[in-house]
Amino acid sequence: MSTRFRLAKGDQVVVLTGAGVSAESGVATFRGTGGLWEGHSLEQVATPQGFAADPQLVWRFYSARRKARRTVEPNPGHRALVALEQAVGEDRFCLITQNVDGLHTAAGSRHVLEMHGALRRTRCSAANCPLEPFEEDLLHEDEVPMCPRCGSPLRPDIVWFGESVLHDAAIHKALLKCRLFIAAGTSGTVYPANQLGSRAKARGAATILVNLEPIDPPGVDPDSEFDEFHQGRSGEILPGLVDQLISNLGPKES
Ligand code: BV8
Repeated sequence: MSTRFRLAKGDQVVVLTGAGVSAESGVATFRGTGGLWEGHSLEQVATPQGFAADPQLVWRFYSARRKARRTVEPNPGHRALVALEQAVGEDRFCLITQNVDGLHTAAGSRHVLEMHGALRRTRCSAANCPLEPFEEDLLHEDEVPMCPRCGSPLRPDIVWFGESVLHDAAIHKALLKCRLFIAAGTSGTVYPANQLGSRAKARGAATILVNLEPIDPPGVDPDSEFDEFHQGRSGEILPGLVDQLISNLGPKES
């Protein structure tokens, strides 16, 4: 499927990715069969209450994901978004991701907002502890790590349900002058990520969805937030879509 949209020099582009983009690298999604939530209730492993009730279970869940992350690499979908950022220019491109696996940065994307946190970062669970979040890829399968500053349990630096997402202000700024909004590999289940498309559209942006399954098929719902729906695997669709979008951009400004 080709896109009707053509980028022009100076256009601001915002991309939102979800687990379906990482699925192309072999990372389990959340809600599909064999998904991450299978066998775990969301409340048990992705809420502050779940962590308070059983921090070791939560550390086992995230340790398994840290271990799995070591065996995967970025895929053509990640690399297509790097090419799009390079063609548009870092100052006019913003990649907002719900994914915590760091694969966009590993692929070479520069302007990445990890709104749900980072798998390979740990922080103290105490609200007023001075310990800064720190990069860490250790597994904590048998013991809950404790904060060296205040003695509270350490936790993955992940945004759980009921917690505020990260980079709120930067996300708002990116959407202000957005001309093209692309959502890829997301079920549109989770708030506030699932509001970004309609917020971009309300500011006049063209909106494109790239996903294995329709989440809001255009043409069915007159208020559909997506002008175009490119159905299929993100690793197969994104490279061709990016090539089309930037085909008339010409050489990057020096
Ligand atoms: C907040 C943790 C305010 C990290 C995550 C009732 C109604 C509506 C909303 C709510 C409600 N009750 C509560 C809420 C708010 C809640 C929420 O949205 N709940 C949902 C479950 C209804 N949201 C929050 O709590 C957020 N915070 O609202 O703050 C606040 C503040 C203070 C006090 C009170 C309130 C926080 C949300 C962040 C939660 N953390 N992750 C981790 O463990 O990873 S969310 C989790 O879901 C992941 O981050 C994941 O990315 C995200 C979204 O899922 P998707 O990425 O879309 O993945 P999914 O598996 O669902 O879908 C994959 C899609 O890809 C599918 O459509 C599939 O078809 C497609 N696909 C698969 N393979 C491919 C593919 N596409 C292309 N190619 C492929 N190969």
